[in-house]
Amino acid sequence: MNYKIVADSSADMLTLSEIDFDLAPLKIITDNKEYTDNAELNVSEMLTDLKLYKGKSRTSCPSSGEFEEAFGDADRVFCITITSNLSGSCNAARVAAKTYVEKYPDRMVHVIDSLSTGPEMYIVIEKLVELIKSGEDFDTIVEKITDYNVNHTRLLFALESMHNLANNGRVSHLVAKMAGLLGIRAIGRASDVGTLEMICKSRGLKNMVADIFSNMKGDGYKGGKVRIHHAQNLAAAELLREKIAEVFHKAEIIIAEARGLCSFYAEAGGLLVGFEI
Ligand code: X90
Repeated sequence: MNYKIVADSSADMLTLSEIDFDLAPLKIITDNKEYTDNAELNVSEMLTDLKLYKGKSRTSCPSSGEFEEAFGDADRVFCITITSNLSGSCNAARVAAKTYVEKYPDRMVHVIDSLSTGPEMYIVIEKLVELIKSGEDFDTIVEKITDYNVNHTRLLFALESMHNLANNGRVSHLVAKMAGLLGIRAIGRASDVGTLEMICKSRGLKNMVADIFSNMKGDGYKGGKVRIHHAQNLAAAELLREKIAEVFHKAEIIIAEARGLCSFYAEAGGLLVGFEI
Protein backbone atom coordinates (compact mmCIF):
# COMPACT_ATOMS: atom_id res chain seq x y z
CA MET A 1 0.00 0.00 0.00
CA ASN A 2 1.58 3.31 -0.96
CA TYR A 3 0.88 6.16 1.46
CA LYS A 4 1.23 9.85 0.81
CA ILE A 5 0.90 12.96 2.92
CA VAL A 6 -0.20 16.17 1.23
CA ALA A 7 -0.26 19.53 3.00
CA ASP A 8 -1.03 23.00 1.81
CA SER A 9 1.93 25.34 2.10
CA SER A 10 0.68 26.97 5.30
CA ALA A 11 2.20 24.00 7.17
CA ASP A 12 5.66 25.51 6.49
CA MET A 13 6.83 22.04 5.44
CA LEU A 14 8.94 21.59 2.31
CA THR A 15 10.11 18.00 2.53
CA LEU A 16 9.43 14.96 4.64
CA SER A 17 11.53 11.88 5.06
CA GLU A 18 10.12 8.37 5.38
CA ILE A 19 6.68 9.00 3.82
CA ASP A 20 6.02 10.33 0.33
CA PHE A 21 5.09 14.02 0.61
CA ASP A 22 3.90 16.88 -1.57
CA LEU A 23 2.70 20.36 -0.86
CA ALA A 24 -0.09 22.29 -2.52
CA PRO A 25 1.01 25.93 -2.59
CA LEU A 26 -1.07 28.93 -1.64
CA LYS A 27 -0.26 32.15 -3.46
CA ILE A 28 0.48 35.68 -2.35
CA ILE A 29 -0.67 38.13 -5.00
CA THR A 30 -0.02 41.83 -5.58
CA ASP A 31 -0.94 44.00 -8.56
CA ASN A 32 2.44 43.35 -10.15
CA LYS A 33 3.61 39.98 -8.87
CA GLU A 34 2.48 36.53 -7.82
CA TYR A 35 4.45 34.55 -5.25
CA THR A 36 3.89 30.79 -5.22
CA ASP A 37 4.50 29.45 -1.73
CA ASN A 38 6.62 26.43 -2.67
CA ALA A 39 10.21 25.39 -2.01
CA GLU A 40 11.49 27.84 -4.64
CA LEU A 41 10.01 30.88 -2.91
CA ASN A 42 12.56 33.22 -1.37
CA VAL A 43 10.55 34.33 1.66
CA SER A 44 12.83 37.13 2.83
CA GLU A 45 12.92 38.59 -0.68
CA MET A 46 9.13 38.49 -0.77
CA LEU A 47 8.86 40.26 2.60
CA THR A 48 11.32 42.94 1.45
CA ASP A 49 9.32 43.45 -1.79
CA LEU A 50 6.10 43.71 0.17
CA LYS A 51 7.53 46.24 2.59
CA LEU A 52 8.23 48.57 -0.32
CA TYR A 53 4.98 47.83 -2.14
CA LYS A 54 2.14 50.21 -1.36
CA GLY A 55 -0.75 48.65 -3.28
CA LYS A 56 -3.21 45.89 -2.46
CA SER A 57 -2.13 42.35 -1.72
CA ARG A 58 -4.10 39.18 -1.18
CA THR A 59 -3.71 35.42 -1.06
CA SER A 60 -5.38 32.50 -2.76
CA CYS A 61 -5.66 28.87 -1.82
CA PRO A 62 -4.71 25.91 -4.03
CA SER A 63 -7.34 24.74 -6.51
CA SER A 64 -8.86 21.27 -6.24
CA GLY A 65 -6.88 20.39 -9.39
CA GLU A 66 -3.63 21.28 -7.64
CA PHE A 67 -4.56 19.08 -4.69
CA GLU A 68 -5.46 16.23 -7.02
CA GLU A 69 -2.14 16.57 -8.76
CA ALA A 70 -0.38 16.47 -5.39
CA PHE A 71 -2.18 13.20 -4.52
CA GLY A 72 -0.24 11.65 -7.42
CA ASP A 73 -1.02 7.97 -7.67
CA ALA A 74 -1.02 7.12 -3.98
CA ASP A 75 -3.35 4.40 -2.69
CA ARG A 76 -3.84 6.12 0.67
CA VAL A 77 -3.64 9.88 1.06
CA PHE A 78 -3.74 12.02 4.18
CA CYS A 79 -4.24 15.64 3.24
CA ILE A 80 -4.02 18.43 5.81
CA THR A 81 -5.02 22.05 5.30
CA ILE A 82 -5.14 25.42 7.03
CA THR A 83 -8.32 26.04 9.06
CA SER A 84 -11.45 25.96 6.89
CA ASN A 85 -12.71 28.97 8.79
CA LEU A 86 -10.16 31.31 7.21
CA SER A 87 -9.45 29.76 3.83
CA GLY A 88 -11.02 27.78 0.99
CA SER A 89 -8.09 25.38 1.02
CA CYS A 90 -9.86 22.64 2.97
CA ASN A 91 -12.87 22.82 0.70
CA ALA A 92 -10.65 22.52 -2.39
CA ALA A 93 -8.95 19.50 -0.82
CA ARG A 94 -12.33 17.86 -0.13
CA VAL A 95 -13.46 18.40 -3.73
CA ALA A 96 -10.16 16.89 -4.92
CA ALA A 97 -10.59 13.92 -2.59
CA LYS A 98 -14.08 13.22 -3.93
CA THR A 99 -12.95 13.33 -7.57
CA TYR A 100 -9.89 11.21 -6.80
CA VAL A 101 -11.82 8.33 -5.23
CA GLU A 102 -14.52 8.53 -7.90
CA LYS A 103 -11.81 8.06 -10.53
CA TYR A 104 -9.97 5.37 -8.54
CA PRO A 105 -12.49 3.57 -6.31
CA ASP A 106 -9.87 1.44 -4.55
CA ARG A 107 -7.94 4.48 -3.31
CA MET A 108 -8.70 6.42 -0.13
CA VAL A 109 -8.19 10.03 0.91
CA HIS A 110 -8.69 11.55 4.32
CA VAL A 111 -8.77 15.34 4.56
CA ILE A 112 -7.82 16.91 7.88
CA ASP A 113 -9.07 20.40 8.64
CA SER A 114 -6.28 21.46 11.00
CA LEU A 115 -8.44 24.27 12.47
CA SER A 116 -5.05 25.93 12.68
CA THR A 117 -1.96 26.52 10.58
CA GLY A 118 1.87 26.56 10.50
CA PRO A 119 3.68 24.73 13.29
CA GLU A 120 0.57 23.02 14.64
CA MET A 121 0.00 21.44 11.22
CA TYR A 122 3.67 20.47 11.16
CA ILE A 123 3.35 18.60 14.44
CA VAL A 124 0.21 16.82 13.22
CA ILE A 125 2.07 15.71 10.09
CA GLU A 126 4.89 14.30 12.23
CA LYS A 127 2.31 12.30 14.19
CA LEU A 128 0.82 11.04 10.92
CA VAL A 129 4.25 9.72 9.90
CA GLU A 130 4.51 7.89 13.22
CA LEU A 131 1.05 6.35 12.84
CA ILE A 132 1.58 5.28 9.23
CA LYS A 133 4.93 3.72 10.08
CA SER A 134 3.46 1.84 13.03
CA GLY A 135 1.35 -0.08 10.52
CA GLU A 136 -2.09 0.85 11.86
CA ASP A 137 -4.94 0.48 9.37
CA PHE A 138 -6.36 3.54 7.60
CA ASP A 139 -9.47 3.93 9.77
CA THR A 140 -7.48 3.67 13.00
CA ILE A 141 -5.04 6.32 11.75
CA VAL A 142 -7.99 8.57 10.89
CA GLU A 143 -9.41 8.13 14.37
CA LYS A 144 -6.10 8.73 16.15
CA ILE A 145 -5.02 11.71 14.07
CA THR A 146 -8.40 13.38 14.55
CA ASP A 147 -8.06 12.98 18.30
CA TYR A 148 -4.45 14.26 18.23
CA ASN A 149 -5.32 17.30 16.09
CA VAL A 150 -8.38 18.29 18.11
CA ASN A 151 -7.39 17.36 21.66
CA HIS A 152 -3.61 17.24 21.89
CA THR A 153 -2.15 20.13 19.88
CA ARG A 154 -2.56 23.90 20.10
CA LEU A 155 -1.36 27.07 18.38
CA LEU A 156 -0.48 30.40 19.96
CA PHE A 157 0.84 33.43 18.11
CA ALA A 158 2.34 36.87 18.70
CA LEU A 159 1.90 39.47 15.98
CA GLU A 160 3.37 42.95 15.69
CA SER A 161 1.05 43.86 12.89
CA MET A 162 -2.28 42.52 11.67
CA HIS A 163 -2.46 44.79 8.68
CA ASN A 164 -2.61 41.99 6.10
CA LEU A 165 -5.07 39.95 8.16
CA ALA A 166 -7.43 42.93 8.48
CA ASN A 167 -7.08 44.03 4.85
CA ASN A 168 -8.02 40.54 3.73
CA GLY A 169 -11.02 40.29 6.04
CA ARG A 170 -9.52 37.58 8.27
CA VAL A 171 -9.87 39.71 11.43
CA SER A 172 -11.79 42.90 12.06
CA HIS A 173 -9.99 46.24 11.76
CA LEU A 174 -10.89 46.81 15.39
CA VAL A 175 -9.01 43.70 16.49
CA ALA A 176 -6.11 44.60 14.20
CA LYS A 177 -5.70 47.96 15.93
CA MET A 178 -4.46 46.05 18.94
CA ALA A 179 -1.32 45.08 17.08
CA GLY A 180 -0.94 48.37 15.27
CA LEU A 181 0.75 50.35 18.03
CA LEU A 182 4.50 50.55 18.10
CA GLY A 183 6.09 48.01 20.42
CA ILE A 184 2.80 46.25 21.16
CA ARG A 185 2.24 42.67 20.17
CA ALA A 186 -1.11 40.96 19.97
CA ILE A 187 -1.06 37.53 21.56
CA GLY A 188 -3.70 35.09 20.44
CA ARG A 189 -4.58 31.50 19.77
CA ALA A 190 -6.26 29.37 17.16
CA SER A 191 -9.72 28.88 18.69
CA ASP A 192 -11.55 25.54 18.86
CA VAL A 193 -13.35 26.42 15.65
CA GLY A 194 -10.22 27.56 13.83
CA THR A 195 -10.49 31.32 14.06
CA LEU A 196 -8.16 33.90 15.55
CA GLU A 197 -8.92 34.44 19.21
CA MET A 198 -7.19 37.38 20.80
CA ILE A 199 -5.86 36.89 24.32
CA CYS A 200 -3.98 40.04 25.32
CA LYS A 201 -1.52 42.65 24.17
CA SER A 202 1.98 42.71 25.48
CA ARG A 203 4.69 45.34 25.38
CA GLY A 204 8.34 44.43 24.91
CA LEU A 205 10.05 41.18 23.99
CA LYS A 206 10.38 39.78 27.51
CA ASN A 207 6.71 40.30 28.34
CA MET A 208 5.69 38.77 25.04
CA VAL A 209 7.70 35.64 25.71
CA ALA A 210 6.35 35.45 29.27
CA ASP A 211 2.77 35.88 28.02
CA ILE A 212 3.12 33.14 25.41
CA PHE A 213 4.67 30.77 27.92
CA SER A 214 2.02 31.36 30.56
CA ASN A 215 -0.71 30.81 27.96
CA MET A 216 0.99 27.61 26.81
CA LYS A 217 0.82 26.31 30.37
CA GLY A 218 -2.74 27.60 30.74
CA ASP A 219 -3.68 25.66 27.59
CA GLY A 220 -2.25 22.48 29.10
CA TYR A 221 1.38 22.34 27.94
CA LYS A 222 3.32 19.87 30.07
CA GLY A 223 6.68 19.42 28.37
CA GLY A 224 5.76 17.84 25.02
CA LYS A 225 6.84 18.87 21.54
CA VAL A 226 7.07 22.54 20.60
CA ARG A 227 7.67 24.12 17.20
CA ILE A 228 8.28 27.83 16.93
CA HIS A 229 7.95 29.30 13.43
CA HIS A 230 9.06 32.90 13.07
CA ALA A 231 8.88 35.57 10.42
CA GLN A 232 12.31 37.20 10.61
CA ASN A 233 12.41 37.06 14.38
CA LEU A 234 14.92 34.41 15.40
CA ALA A 235 15.80 36.38 18.55
CA ALA A 236 12.25 36.14 19.92
CA ALA A 237 12.02 32.47 18.98
CA GLU A 238 15.25 31.71 20.85
CA LEU A 239 14.16 33.65 23.90
CA LEU A 240 10.94 31.65 24.01
CA ARG A 241 12.85 28.40 23.61
CA GLU A 242 15.07 29.32 26.60
CA LYS A 243 12.05 30.21 28.70
CA ILE A 244 10.34 26.89 27.97
CA ALA A 245 13.54 24.87 28.49
CA GLU A 246 14.16 26.49 31.91
CA VAL A 247 11.05 24.75 33.20
CA PHE A 248 10.74 21.76 30.88
CA HIS A 249 14.32 20.52 30.52
CA LYS A 250 13.49 17.62 28.25
CA ALA A 251 11.08 19.36 25.90
CA GLU A 252 11.78 18.91 22.19
CA ILE A 253 11.72 22.49 20.91
CA ILE A 254 12.41 23.20 17.25
CA ILE A 255 12.73 26.63 15.68
CA ALA A 256 12.12 27.18 11.96
CA GLU A 257 11.33 30.01 9.59
CA ALA A 258 7.73 30.49 8.54
CA ARG A 259 7.22 30.09 4.79
CA GLY A 260 5.32 32.42 2.45
CA LEU A 261 1.69 32.24 3.53
CA CYS A 262 2.33 32.36 7.27
CA SER A 263 4.98 35.07 6.87
CA PHE A 264 2.60 37.18 4.79
CA TYR A 265 -0.07 37.11 7.50
CA ALA A 266 2.10 36.94 10.61
CA GLU A 267 4.27 39.72 9.05
CA ALA A 268 7.86 40.51 9.93
CA GLY A 269 8.39 39.97 13.65
CA GLY A 270 5.56 37.45 14.03
CA LEU A 271 5.82 34.16 15.91
CA LEU A 272 3.66 31.05 15.62
CA VAL A 273 3.98 28.42 18.32
CA GLY A 274 2.56 24.93 17.87
CA PHE A 275 2.73 22.58 20.84
CA GLU A 276 1.43 19.38 22.36
CA ILE A 277 -0.90 19.29 25.32
O1 X90 B 1 -7.14 31.05 1.28
C1 X90 B 1 -6.32 31.93 1.53
O2 X90 B 1 -6.11 32.85 0.75
C2 X90 B 1 -5.53 31.86 2.83
C3 X90 B 1 -6.07 32.69 3.92
C4 X90 B 1 -5.37 32.52 5.25
C5 X90 B 1 -5.76 33.51 6.30
C6 X90 B 1 -5.16 33.39 7.66
C7 X90 B 1 -3.73 33.00 7.77
C8 X90 B 1 -3.13 33.15 9.15
C9 X90 B 1 -1.66 32.86 9.18
C10 X90 B 1 -1.52 34.22 11.34
C11 X90 B 1 -1.63 33.89 12.75
C12 X90 B 1 -2.20 32.56 13.14
C13 X90 B 1 -3.68 32.43 13.00
C14 X90 B 1 -4.28 31.14 13.51
C15 X90 B 1 -5.65 30.97 13.01
C16 X90 B 1 -6.36 29.73 13.33
C17 X90 B 1 -0.94 33.18 10.42
